[in-house]
Amino acid sequence: MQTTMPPSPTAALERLAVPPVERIDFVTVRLPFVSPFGTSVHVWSDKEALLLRLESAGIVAWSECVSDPDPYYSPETNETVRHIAKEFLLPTVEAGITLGELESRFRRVRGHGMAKATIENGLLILLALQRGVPLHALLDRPARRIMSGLSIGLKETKAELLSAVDHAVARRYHRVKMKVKKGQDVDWVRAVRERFPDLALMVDANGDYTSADIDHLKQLDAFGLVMVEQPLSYTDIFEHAALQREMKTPICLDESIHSLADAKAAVELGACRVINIKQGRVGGLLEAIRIASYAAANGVPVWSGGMDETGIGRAVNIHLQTADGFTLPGDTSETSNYFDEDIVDAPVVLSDDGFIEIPPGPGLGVRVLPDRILKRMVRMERVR
Ligand code: OSB
Ligand code: MG
Repeated sequence: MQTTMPPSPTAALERLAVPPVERIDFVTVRLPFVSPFGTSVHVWSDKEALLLRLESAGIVAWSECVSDPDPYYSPETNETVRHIAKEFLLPTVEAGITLGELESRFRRVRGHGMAKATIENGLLILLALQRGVPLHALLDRPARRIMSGLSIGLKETKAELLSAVDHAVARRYHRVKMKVKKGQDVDWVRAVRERFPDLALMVDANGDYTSADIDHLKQLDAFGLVMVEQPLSYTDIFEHAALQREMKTPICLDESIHSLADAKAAVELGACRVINIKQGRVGGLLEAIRIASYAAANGVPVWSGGMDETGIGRAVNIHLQTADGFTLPGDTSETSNYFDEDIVDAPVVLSDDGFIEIPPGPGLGVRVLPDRILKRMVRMERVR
């Protein structure tokens, strides 16, 4: 399929000047999850988040990296991010150059999108704070309420799964995603579907299947799922195209998409009909906006994924969803789904009709709580 490339939606953002940054620190925090989060690859029982703290003329901006301490979702880890950021990316951050110039300096470093995103997002948050405007306004987008979605991890029993879905329905989430893996899929989806015939339901396999499983995966077509996320390998685009030709249910790609170029390849090959955009996975807010705009111009809806972030990363995802193209509910759920006690105020809560308000105020609109950071901190390192 031939697709069209819309005029650059980030041209004005690329002309913004990098502000002077006097002090740069990495702070690692560890927050226990309210319950372990299981995927086909790994079970996480806490969130170890790498935070970047930027200070400029008394203004402090916090940015959260989406990586984990392990390489089970992505090849990047908190350690590789610190290494690449310290040695290769942060030294190129120079006051007065444009964000566009910074992006081209970053392009010399192959991959490491999560490290790049942490820095680029931090600078955008700092710029928004300096101007006294919310991040979405810096991105030139009006405030709007954001749709919600819950991602339910793999459970030990169907009863546990059903009770998690009960909770999601009671809270009025706009759609529910359940993790699946080989051997824990069709029967589990059927159980949920029988109880909730009209629920906007989807599955995420985190790459657990191969093209030998096409006939098996086709059974999922019986359940009216809104999409099936990343059924095949985390690196694959080509075989997803063959699967999409065989399946009625739209395929959504997550792990396979790291750039606008990947998105274009996937859409032109017919490898997916939906894209999960995680700003951290694609190298930051600017590339996320480019992908969303390209997808919208070609009839491919996108949504914001999540990485079980603390309130800092979740706020970034909320602001991002004001951009064009984010027409589907994302993996943006209430703080209480992840943590008893977050490191920011105010927690994310759903309105009676399942929407999420953009936190008001400059920057992210959330207040990073110093005492909570100290309580959860496992490491701190001054870089500049
Ligand atoms: O595949 O989308 C995924 C969490 C960690 C790693 C990968 C994924 C997820 C989620 C949870 O599905 C999304 C969230 O609630 O933040
Ligand atoms: Mg996913």
